[in-house]
Amino acid sequence: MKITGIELRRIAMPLVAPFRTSFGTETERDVLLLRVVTPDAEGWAECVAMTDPLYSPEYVDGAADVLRRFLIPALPTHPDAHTVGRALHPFKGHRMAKAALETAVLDAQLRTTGQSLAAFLGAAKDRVPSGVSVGIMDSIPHLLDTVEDYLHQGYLRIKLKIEPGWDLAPVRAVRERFGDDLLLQVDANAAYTLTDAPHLTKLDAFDLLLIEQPLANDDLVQHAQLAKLLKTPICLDESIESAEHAAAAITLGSCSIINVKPGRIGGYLEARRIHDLARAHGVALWCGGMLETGIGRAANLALAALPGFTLPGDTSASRRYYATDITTPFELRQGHLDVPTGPGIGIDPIPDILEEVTTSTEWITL
Ligand code: OSB
Ligand code: MG
Repeated sequence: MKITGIELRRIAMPLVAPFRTSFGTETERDVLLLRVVTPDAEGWAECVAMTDPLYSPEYVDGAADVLRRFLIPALPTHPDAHTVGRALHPFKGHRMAKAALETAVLDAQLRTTGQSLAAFLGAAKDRVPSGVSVGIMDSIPHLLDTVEDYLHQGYLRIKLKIEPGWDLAPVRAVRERFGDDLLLQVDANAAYTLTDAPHLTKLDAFDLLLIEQPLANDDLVQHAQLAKLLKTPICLDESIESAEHAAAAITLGSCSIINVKPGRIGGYLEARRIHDLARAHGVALWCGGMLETGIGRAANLALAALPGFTLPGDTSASRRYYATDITTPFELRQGHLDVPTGPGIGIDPIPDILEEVTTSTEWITL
């Protein structure tokens, strides 16, 4: 496949409500989109890097820089999704930037052949159950109102963001108000240390599905020690940046569940490797999110339809994030989102809306 050029486009997407985690508060998503142009098709991808390097070392200006200076110039003359990964391998890290480039090439390739990303990856279902990630709030009543509203909309699982000072009380309040049948889990975004273990064991009383990333990103050994002390299963997010990390975490007993975010691990091909590895080891998976627009969401839904994704993901409806998405919005139907069936990621940006939210574009001729 010959690529004639690649567009880097920045868009500003205001969130419907501020989203607070243990690492910061997001009010607007500054998104980098890639458009790969070939004689036969265009491929789209969304880079999940955030404005500041707080979730991981990557950030959106850095992703754009490494793409234009190193990754795009290293592309083979006639790339396909598999050769892209090999060409980018010498460059250390920058997995979110690499994922975006590989995904845009893969999308162009699949649109050329007419195959959907879901079919290419090996999807086993046509809709996926939706959970929702609920940020840290200013008060428990505000949290309970927010959770109630999401449950009325049909979300099948609730994830509460936690941090020291906002953990036992919100979890207890949500459990008491909505009952024992509610599928409930928490995400600490690396806010604790192993010395907090006695405190974290108090979460065991609330029958949570999992606790996500309680300790620091590179604390695989300490997560394994914590896992021995907690009844609540440990799920890793930030710690898993590749299939090798997943293998290490499984071997060490650092987690029994993995939150797979294709951006964090370098793309959908690596996500499929983790899928196959985890499945062979009986480690459960679910698809996480990075507050994506419809472009990133479409591709994540294809992945979430693989058979090893046995828990509801953070793949929520478009309106949970944005009043106006750049694609046809994804809507919740009986707590599920449909997996796109069209060629490639199966959805396109709506040109007028895309123009309205664009803050800059850059064209790189190949
Ligand atoms: O840790 O899963 C996370 C959003 C941005 C960065 C990190 C995380 C999240 C979420 C929201 O929890 C997931 C989503 O709904 O897209
Ligand atoms: Mg997380």
